[in-house]
Amino acid sequence: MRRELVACGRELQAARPFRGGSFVDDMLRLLAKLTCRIAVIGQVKAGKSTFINGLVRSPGLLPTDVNPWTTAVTHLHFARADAPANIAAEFTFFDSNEWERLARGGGHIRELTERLVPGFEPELLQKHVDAMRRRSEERLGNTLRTLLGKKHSFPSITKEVLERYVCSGLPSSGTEHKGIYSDVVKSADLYFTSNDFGFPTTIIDTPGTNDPFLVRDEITRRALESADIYIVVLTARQALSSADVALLRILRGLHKERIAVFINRIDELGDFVQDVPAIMKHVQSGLRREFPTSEIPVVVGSALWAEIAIRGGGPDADRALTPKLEAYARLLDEASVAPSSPQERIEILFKCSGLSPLCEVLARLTLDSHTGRVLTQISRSFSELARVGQNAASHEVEVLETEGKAGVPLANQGEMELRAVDAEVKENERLTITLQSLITDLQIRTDQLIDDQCNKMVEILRDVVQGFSEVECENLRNAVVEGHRGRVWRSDSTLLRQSLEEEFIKSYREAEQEIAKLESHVFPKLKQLLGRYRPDWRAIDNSGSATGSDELPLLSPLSKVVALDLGEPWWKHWWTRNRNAESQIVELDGIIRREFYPIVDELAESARSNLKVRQTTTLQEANMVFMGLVELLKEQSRARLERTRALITSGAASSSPEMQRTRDARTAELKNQINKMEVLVRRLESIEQAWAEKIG
Ligand SMILES: Nc1nc2c(ncn2[C@@H]2O[C@H](COP(=O)(O)OP(=O)(O)O)[C@@H](O)[C@H]2O)c(=O)[nH]1
Ligand SMILES: [Mg+2]
Repeated sequence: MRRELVACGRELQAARPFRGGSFVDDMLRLLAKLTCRIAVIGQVKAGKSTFINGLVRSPGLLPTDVNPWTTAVTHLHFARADAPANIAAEFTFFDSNEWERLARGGGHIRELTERLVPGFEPELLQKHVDAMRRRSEERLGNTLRTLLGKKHSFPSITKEVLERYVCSGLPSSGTEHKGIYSDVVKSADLYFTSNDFGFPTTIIDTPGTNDPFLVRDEITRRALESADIYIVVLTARQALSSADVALLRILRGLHKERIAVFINRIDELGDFVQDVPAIMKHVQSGLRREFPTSEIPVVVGSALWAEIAIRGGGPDADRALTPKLEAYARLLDEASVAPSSPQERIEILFKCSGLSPLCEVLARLTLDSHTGRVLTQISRSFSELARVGQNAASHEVEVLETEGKAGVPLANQGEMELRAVDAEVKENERLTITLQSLITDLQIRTDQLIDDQCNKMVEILRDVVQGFSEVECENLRNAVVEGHRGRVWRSDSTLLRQSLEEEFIKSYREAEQEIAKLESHVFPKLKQLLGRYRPDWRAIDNSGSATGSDELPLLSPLSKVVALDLGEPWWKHWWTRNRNAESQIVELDGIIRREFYPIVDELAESARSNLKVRQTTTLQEANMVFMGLVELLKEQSRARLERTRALITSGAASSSPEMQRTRDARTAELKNQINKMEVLVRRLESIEQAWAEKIG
């Protein structure tokens, strides 16, 4: 679909009326940059890396030997237009502060974790980080200092390189190279020029959750915020354990709704035909319980089978292809027959691996994600442009035909025509000015609206902070009255963060709606105006008002660690420093405001920038549609003027054979253009139709 869109865009670009139209260029650039980010998450050893190797058809690419110390998050980039030149693999090392930050934790995700993940122990995490740091110091000695905060890059991806940076390597085995840097690598970026995904895609491989080594857990959870789509890999034999449920709850806490579940390792089950449907049912009902409002697709399979099938069979395939597997294949597809050729055996294995249905699920989720919405928008804009082009050309053909018929040789016909063209040009100018002022006016008004809404947002959120502070000061007062000597009372900002998030999302959605309302007043006016000049153009449907519920702004400001989060030692210090109860209360209030007002401001800023992007897109589109029309009108007047001038200088009548030949040539050209646009419109319609069918 994306390829077809790009092709249509190129055709539009080449079509005469739009030459130099920067809008199509912009859209094509946007199409090239658009990347879908898919994170593969789940417990350690669920088979995430193996699954990715199958998904990208490269068995053995990502190391799958399990090492409790590897923490790197690996990004596999496919056909990214913004990939760095001559780099196929790039490894980024932690910097020294990051160890510390990791242990202290990013507020929002950390807070969700503490709330939702049973048994999360921050102190233990700190110990692990320390152990990790010590180990790296021992292994790398003085080189460690030169590595931290740096990157290493390579022009090609080799097994050796990957092993050195992201692979296990036993801590004290003599092997010099394997896994030597793996402790200190924060992220690995692998760039591939090939692309089977149809558009730029980044697959994110995470170390996994529920690891005895907590740092991996923490890193995995930190990688969660940045993806469009999540594939949660479960192990069939322990599908949807409490750790899996905790992970899903975190996703929900982050407002991530595009999730697919892959139940892996079904090859380990005793009886596929019986067990698979039962596990499927168990997982589906668990998901319905956890996510009652959304339908999360579930696919079952085996990354192992996928890998064997992709490698092309061999003894592994023979081992896997048991009568039970054949029975399972028949369960999936009644038409399935006992395989006779090696090729058929591979096909059966691949079918049972579940990779194909998972790809379909992914495709559907992509359409429904941010990426999909941008694609739909571009597709709609392109069809509009094509229709505008078509209308404009048809109109000009009509004019040419009338000119031909009206051709009585009148001496002053040229002069009359000149006056008519002149009037038309003046009218076009007036139209341009009116349209321009309407669009400018819309811009000014949305600017104002965004300002107002964001200011209002700051006020609302500050009120939330203030309300929290009042409650906490009261709690402090009570703690003092009760005598806090035994235990140190401290303020917990969890509830505050929750209400801030809630209010923030509410007022952001409201702002979106207000802007949409404003646009829905202005756009019909623009259309009406054009309709007055050219009745046949009234049919044009502009998509100016972007559909609501776009992606939310980043919630990461909420993740900031504030003084209140600093834990026991900080609070002890605070208590001993402040002896007077009243001054303590004043100070607590001061701290809460000082720490949270900037967070409120940051949230409002992130809302503002999101709304601004939205506004720019809408205005650009309006400009394209409406000003584009005016440009076409002007173009037509110019052509008419030229013909009139030719008429006057040649002294010939408009019905003269010579003039008729010029008109015929132009008509042929226009008709060709009309046909081209017609084809384009149909191509774009079929994209949209295929789309609608997929989304269902
Ligand atoms: N039997 C079986 N083993 C698998 C499957 N997928 C992965 N494994 C194995 O499980 C181990 C851990 O896999 P890996 O992909 O590294 O798991 P990760 O920690 O989730 O990335 C490896 O030895 C894999 O070969 C599967 O579908 N079936
Ligand atoms: Mg892995």
